[in-house]
Amino acid sequence: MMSRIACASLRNKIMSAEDAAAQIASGTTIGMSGFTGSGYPKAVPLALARQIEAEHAAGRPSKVRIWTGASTGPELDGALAKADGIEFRLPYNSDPIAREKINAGQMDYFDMHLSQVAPMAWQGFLGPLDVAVVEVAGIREDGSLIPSSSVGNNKTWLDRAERVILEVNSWQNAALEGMHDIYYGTALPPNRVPIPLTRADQRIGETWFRCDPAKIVGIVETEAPDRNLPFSPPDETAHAIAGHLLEFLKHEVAKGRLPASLLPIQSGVGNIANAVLTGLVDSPFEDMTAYTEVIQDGMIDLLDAGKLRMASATAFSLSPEAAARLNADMNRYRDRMILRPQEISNHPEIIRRLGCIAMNGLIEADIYGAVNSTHLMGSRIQNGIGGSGDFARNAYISIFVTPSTAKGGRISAIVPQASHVDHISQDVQVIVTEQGLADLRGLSPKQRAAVIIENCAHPDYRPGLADYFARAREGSYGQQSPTLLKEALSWHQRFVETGSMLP
Ligand code: 0RQ
Repeated sequence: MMSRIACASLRNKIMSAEDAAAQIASGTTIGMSGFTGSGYPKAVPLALARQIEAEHAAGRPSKVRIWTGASTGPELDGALAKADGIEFRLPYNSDPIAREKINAGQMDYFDMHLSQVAPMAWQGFLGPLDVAVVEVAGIREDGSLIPSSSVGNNKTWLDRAERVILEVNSWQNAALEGMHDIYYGTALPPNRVPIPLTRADQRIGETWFRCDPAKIVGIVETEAPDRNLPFSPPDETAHAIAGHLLEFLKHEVAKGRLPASLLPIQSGVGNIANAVLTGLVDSPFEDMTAYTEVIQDGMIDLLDAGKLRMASATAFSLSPEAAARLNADMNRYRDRMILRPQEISNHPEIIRRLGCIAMNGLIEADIYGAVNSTHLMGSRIQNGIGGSGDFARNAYISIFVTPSTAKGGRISAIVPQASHVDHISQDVQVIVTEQGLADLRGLSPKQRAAVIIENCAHPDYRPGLADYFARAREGSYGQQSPTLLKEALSWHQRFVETGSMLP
C-alpha cells in the first residue's frame, strides 16, 4: 500500500486501530465522519466496539456518544450498536441494528435537521466534543487533509474536537483531490454574513480541510471500501411515480413557472427518489444542475446521459456498480461534481436562493398534506428526518414521492391523520404516488383533502378516506381542517392490533 501521508512530520503518529481506539474512554463524545454510507471511518470504530465488548465481558459499563454527518456503515453504527456501546447518537441513522436498539429504548437518538448539526455544535448546544475520528483520502505535505467520499460535518469535528484521530483510506480514489469545496466563512450571530454562493456550480472555499497537527493523536492507515448498498431496480410503481412527476415538471415549464433546464434538483434518499432521477434520463430537460445532499446512482446516470451539467452535494450514496463506474473515471467526473460541508449543501439560505426542486420520500401523508418521513405508527423510527426538512421548507417546489401503500398493501401511505409530523402541510406542495399527483399549491385544507384522496390514495383505501372526510365535514369541532378526533388515528391502531389498516 503506497502511503497517502505526504506530511513527513505526521508519519510518527501512525498506529494500529486498536492503539487509536484505546485512547477513547467510556463516556467520550466522538465526532465521526460519514454520510449515507460513504467516507466513514472503518477501522477505529470496529476496534472500539471490540474494546467495549471486552469491557462489558469484564463487567464494566462502557458506552460512547456518537455524532456523525448522517448514516454510516456496519463497521461503525452497526458494530457499536451491536456491542451496546452507543449511549446517544445524532443525527440521521439508517443502520438496522442501531434502529432496533433505538426502538427497543436501549439507545438515545436525536434525528435533527442535517443543516443544523454544525451550527448547533458551534453554538455549544450539543455539549463538548472530545474526539474527532475522520476518514480522509490523504494528508498533504503541509498537513492539510484531502477529504474522502463524504464531507458531512468533518470540518466542524476537526475544528471543535480536543483530539483528532485520522483514518487515511487508500481505497478512496486519489483523484478525489480537487472535488471538494470546504468553506471556512461561517460564523455565529451576531457576526454571521451571507454565504457567497449564488450558483450550484460555484466554488467558494478550499479543496482540503485545515487541521491543527498538535491535536492529532493517531493516524490509522486503511484500505476498505465504503458501504455502497445496491438500490432496488425501479419497478412498475417507481416508473409510474417518475412518469407523473415528469409530466408535472413539463407542465410547469410550459406554463413558464420553471426554466427549460429546470432549477437545481434535490433528490432524497431511498429507492423511489433514485428511480425518479433515473426517469429524468428520458426527459426533455437539458443542462440541468443538482444542488442536493447525496449523489446517488441516478445522478451518475444523468451525468452520463449528458442531461445533468453538474451536481453539488455533501456525499456519495452509490451502489457498488456505480461506485466502480465513478472510480474508473474519477478525473472526468471530478470537474462536474462538488462535495461541500453539509451545513452548506443543506443551508436554508442557499436552498431558498437557488430555488431548489426538492423531491423526498415519505412514510405517510395525511389528507391535508402533513407528511411523516420518520416514524411507523407514530412511535417506531425508520431512519430520521435527514435533510428532508432543510429542503422541503426552503424549496422552490417541495415534492414528496411514495408508493400509495406499504407492506404488501396492508398499510396506506395516505391516512386520515399522520401519526407523526415532520413536514407541516405548508412545506408540502406536491404529493406523488403511482396513482397520480396532487398539486396542492394555493389550496385550502379541505381542497387539499379532496385532491389527495382522489389522485394519490390507493383504490383499496380511497373509499375509506372519502367516507372519513365526508363524516368529518359533518361532525368535526371545526371546519378548517375537519377531524374526527376519536377516529383520526384508528387506522394505525387497527394495524397495530391486526397487522393491517384494512377493515
Ligand atoms: O421497509 O425495507 O423493511 O420493507 O420503509 O420504504 O418504499 O422502499 O421507500 O427507500 O424511498 O424510503 C421515507 C423511509 C422512504 C426514506 C423513506 C417502509 C417500507 C420499507 C423503505 P422494508 P421504500 P424509500 C435527504 C432526504 C427521510 C429522510 C429524507 C427516508 C422502508 O425516504 O428515510 O427524506 N426519508 N432525507 O416498507 C410502514 C409505512 C411505510 C413503511 C415505507 N407507511 N408504514 N412502513 N415503509 N412507508 C437525504 C438524507 O437525509 C440523507
